[in-house]
Amino acid sequence: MKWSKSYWLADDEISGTENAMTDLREAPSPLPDPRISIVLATFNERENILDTIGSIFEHLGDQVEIIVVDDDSPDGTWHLAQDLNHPRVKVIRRVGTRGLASAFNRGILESRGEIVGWMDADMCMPPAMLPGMIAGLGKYDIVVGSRYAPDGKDDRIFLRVAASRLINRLATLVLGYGIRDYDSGFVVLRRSVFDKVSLIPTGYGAYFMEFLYSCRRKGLTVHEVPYTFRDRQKGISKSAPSLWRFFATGMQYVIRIFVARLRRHD
Ligand SMILES: Nc1nc2c(ncn2[C@@H]2O[C@H](COP(=O)(O)OP(=O)(O)OP(=O)(O)O)[C@@H](O)[C@H]2O)c(=O)[nH]1
Ligand SMILES: [Mg+2]
Repeated sequence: MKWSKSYWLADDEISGTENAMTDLREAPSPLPDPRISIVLATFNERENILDTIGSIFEHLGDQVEIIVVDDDSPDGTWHLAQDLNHPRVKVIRRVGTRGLASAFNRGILESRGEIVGWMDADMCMPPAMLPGMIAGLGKYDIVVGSRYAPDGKDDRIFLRVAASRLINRLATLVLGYGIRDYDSGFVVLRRSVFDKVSLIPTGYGAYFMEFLYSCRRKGLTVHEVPYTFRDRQKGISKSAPSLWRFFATGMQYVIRIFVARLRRHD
């Protein structure tokens, strides 16, 4: 089948998409070496991907490259991003494999910026935070967007916030004090961090707790910047589409906390 823009955008399902695409197409040509790389992992995010990309460009201008790592989304997310044909948007479509941690890892491997960051592509994490977070890299090795630092906020339903806080409490006890949002997944760091620490690319969001733990064990500095996590407005959650999936994901986090503690990080 030959994919075409009209195939995916046959109806008005995606508000503002045409405008976003027009604006993005008019963006300036690429810098040979982007200063910043932002990696987005996507699976069925067609309602959010263009807004996310547009907002990142809006806040980081022409210093940034965006790497979209999509696991062959049935809704054609990868195709929407590819169809932008934007010189500073790289789309990696992985076929026959799934995984959040491995998707971010792949994007990091493909990135070129001196500063590397990653985040969800569902508009829950505001790209407007990125310039401030990047400014923090003047002082810290790693800057994390934090829902639970003072002045941060988690806008999701009570059950999800309570579960997330519980997991963070456990992570604090097992992995150490000083980080309030261990499973944030919204981060920027200096590329040199990867000289000391590798992301272990297994599992869903729990990889992030182990990554931070490993960074701190290597003496790297982690700073949290508070932000408001806005609950998903469009699309379907992959971590908690059902109560069963929600608990299964939660158990993965609990197990990973202990695995992280017991694993050798040298
Ligand atoms: N490449 C890839 N991306 C994924 C996969 N699962 C989820 N994602 C993306 O990872 C990000 C986080 O997934 P979400 O579904 O938002 O999970 P969540 O943040 O725990 O839950 P909600 O925000 O409540 O929906 C989103 O950008 C997803 O599209 C996957 O298997 N592969
Ligand atoms: Mg999300």
